[in-house]
Amino acid sequence: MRAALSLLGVLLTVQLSQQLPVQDSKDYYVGAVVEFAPFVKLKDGPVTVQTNAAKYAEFMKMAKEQNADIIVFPEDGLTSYSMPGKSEMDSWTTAIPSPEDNYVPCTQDRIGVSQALKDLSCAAKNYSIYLVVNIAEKEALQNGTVYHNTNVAFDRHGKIIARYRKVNLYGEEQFSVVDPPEVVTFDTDFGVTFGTFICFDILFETPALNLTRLKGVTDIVYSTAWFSEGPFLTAVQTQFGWSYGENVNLLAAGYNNPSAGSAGSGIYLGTDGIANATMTVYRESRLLVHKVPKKHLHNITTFPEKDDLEQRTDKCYTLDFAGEIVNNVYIKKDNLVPYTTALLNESSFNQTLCHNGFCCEFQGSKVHGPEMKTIYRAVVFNGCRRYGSEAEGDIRTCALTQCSNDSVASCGIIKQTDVMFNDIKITTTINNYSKMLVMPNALNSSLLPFTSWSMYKEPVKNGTRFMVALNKPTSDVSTFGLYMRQFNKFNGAPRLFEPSMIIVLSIVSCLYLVGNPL
Ligand SMILES: *[C@@H]1O[C@H](CO)[C@@H](O)[C@H](O)[C@H]1NC(C)=O
Ligand SMILES: *[C@@H]1O[C@H](CO)[C@@H](O)[C@H](O)[C@H]1NC(C)=O
Ligand SMILES: *[C@@H]1O[C@H](CO)[C@@H](O)[C@H](O)[C@H]1NC(C)=O
Ligand SMILES: *[C@@H]1O[C@H](CO)[C@@H](O)[C@H](O)[C@H]1NC(C)=O
Ligand SMILES: *[C@@H]1O[C@H](CO)[C@@H](O)[C@H](O)[C@H]1NC(C)=O
Ligand SMILES: *[C@@H]1O[C@H](CO)[C@@H](O)[C@H](O)[C@H]1NC(C)=O
Ligand SMILES: *[C@@H]1O[C@H](CO)[C@@H](O)[C@H](O)[C@H]1NC(C)=O
Ligand SMILES: *[C@@H]1O[C@H](CO)[C@@H](O)[C@H](O)[C@H]1NC(C)=O
Ligand SMILES: *[C@@H]1O[C@H](CO)[C@@H](O)[C@H](O)[C@H]1NC(C)=O
Ligand SMILES: CC(=O)N[C@H]1CO[C@H](CO)[C@@H](O)[C@@H]1O
Repeated sequence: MRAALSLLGVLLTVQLSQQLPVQDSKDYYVGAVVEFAPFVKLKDGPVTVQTNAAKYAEFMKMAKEQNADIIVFPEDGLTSYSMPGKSEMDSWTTAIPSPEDNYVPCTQDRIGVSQALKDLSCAAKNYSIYLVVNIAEKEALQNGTVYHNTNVAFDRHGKIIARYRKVNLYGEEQFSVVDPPEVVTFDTDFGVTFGTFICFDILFETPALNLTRLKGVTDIVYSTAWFSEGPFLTAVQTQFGWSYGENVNLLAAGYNNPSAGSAGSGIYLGTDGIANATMTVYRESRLLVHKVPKKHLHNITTFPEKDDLEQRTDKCYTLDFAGEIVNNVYIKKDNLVPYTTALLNESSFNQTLCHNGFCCEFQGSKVHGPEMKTIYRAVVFNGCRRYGSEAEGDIRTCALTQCSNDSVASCGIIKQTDVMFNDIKITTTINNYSKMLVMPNALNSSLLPFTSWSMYKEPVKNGTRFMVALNKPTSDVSTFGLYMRQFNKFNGAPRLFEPSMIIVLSIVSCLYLVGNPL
């Protein structure tokens, strides 16, 4: 604990389920998110989308009864992720007029606007609630039609006030991106400006960090159909880590289909902790409603100039292991074999590990229960990984993780343990924080982030120093550390598509699963 005292940085503390220090609506609004298990009628877009839209209206009614100001539904919640290929997408999609058109689908006719979009607009109007849905959009261009994976926001009158087309698609062959990418916000009558993005976008710079760092947005509405990956990227773990790392409120609505790996929604308050989160292990829809304290406008930062970019020299690693079922949820498994690691087999540990010039210090102590079975390793990585067959990204990781035996290949599992950590401190320094997303990363065997820790951040001579540390002895630690994405690297040459990658089971998120049985 002595080292902690020497870090006179910003102290960020997690509070879970504590009474929020807010009294009236000048200080908070009421947010609602729906974890949603969609209905699907294969080959019938209109019935699928309208049936789900009718279910959305029921949740809107319940949310309104709890005074919600805004409600958010997940990615693919209307269509399900069992959409057809591009050539058959027409009946699954809708035209979405631009917010500049001041268009109210409920009351105004427009060519190409689907019945579902009208119904949703009418429901927003009827319940006088801000509504954010994700819907498959068709855009008529001069030379044909393209489809987008789109979030739409309606105001309390049912008017379209925002339209955001997903930038970081994840193997969704029927959808196109727009160039340049969009960075979308909308204002509300309760004085909060929201940014919005979708699923895999959470791991990228554009548009997520444009919103939080360049625009100073304090509240994000997020739709997702995540496929959890252990030990660092299960759904609620990632959502909370991002909300905390950027210190913004995050209303995250997740698609529910646990056996395929999709579950996890929540209302997160940045460094003030988790208002409520769910990682339902059964296939079911669920509504979360909570007061959200308004955050003060963030300072706007600037990103460094382009010449800070570095060429990527290393090869991106792939995920080579089959997933596992944890609490009924299918969890993909990261590949920690390329990491620098050390077995934490003694009762106390104090060591520094480095990978590609990136170093982290691990200090702590633990007590084993009678079973003495759980094995932990400290792991450090600085380099590139693949996300499924489509995407790659640079990461830096310092963490402590569980293993099932002495081999590194067995690490990254998530299971209950009888080990109690008295303390853990993990520290690192990075330069170019402006080109990094730094997320605290905590997970227990309920697939939820435990919250008995603090994160410290302070500027130092050559960069920014980060530390995560337990506040009190904690049992049931599956993962604890820092997970970072780095955005200043580029590939020298265009990446060659490797057909063999298609079959690799390394999907982290947001993948459109063709014909996935629901
Ligand atoms: C409108 O809201 C009322 C309750 O406020 C509800 O009874 C009714 O079913 C809603 N109508 C529609 C079309 O959603
Ligand atoms: C139309 O042209 C644009 C720009 O060249 C292209 O991006 C788009 O894919 C084309 N649309 C179709 C449907 O081919
Ligand atoms: C988002 O931020 C990046 C990094 O500074 C910048 O290159 C890009 O132009 C921004 N995008 C938009 C749409 O503002
Ligand atoms: C979280 O949401 C669930 C489901 O609506 C509810 O039962 C529970 O009381 C909520 N917890 C908190 C802390 O608000
Ligand atoms: C924001 O900037 C102001 C002026 O530069 C500074 O005093 C303040 O501490 C900053 N706030 C945060 C949260 O960084
Ligand atoms: C821990 O592992 C190291 C290296 O494998 C070994 O030398 C040491 O004896 C082990 N300690 C215990 C307590 O098992
Ligand atoms: C370690 O565990 C992995 C699976 O978790 C297994 O494949 C491997 O055979 C085990 N190795 C040893 C030495 O027991
Ligand atoms: C920053 O400086 C410290 C002390 O000189 C050194 O240990 C550390 O490796 C440096 N970190 C970076 C990222 O350069
Ligand atoms: C995991 O952490 C959550 C707090 O986010 C807590 O409610 C839950 O009981 C913990 N689960 C276990 C098995 O410790
Ligand atoms: C803002 C910042 O720290 N920028 C640094 C990023 O890294 C390059 C080279 O690694 C430095 O030259 C910059 O000063």
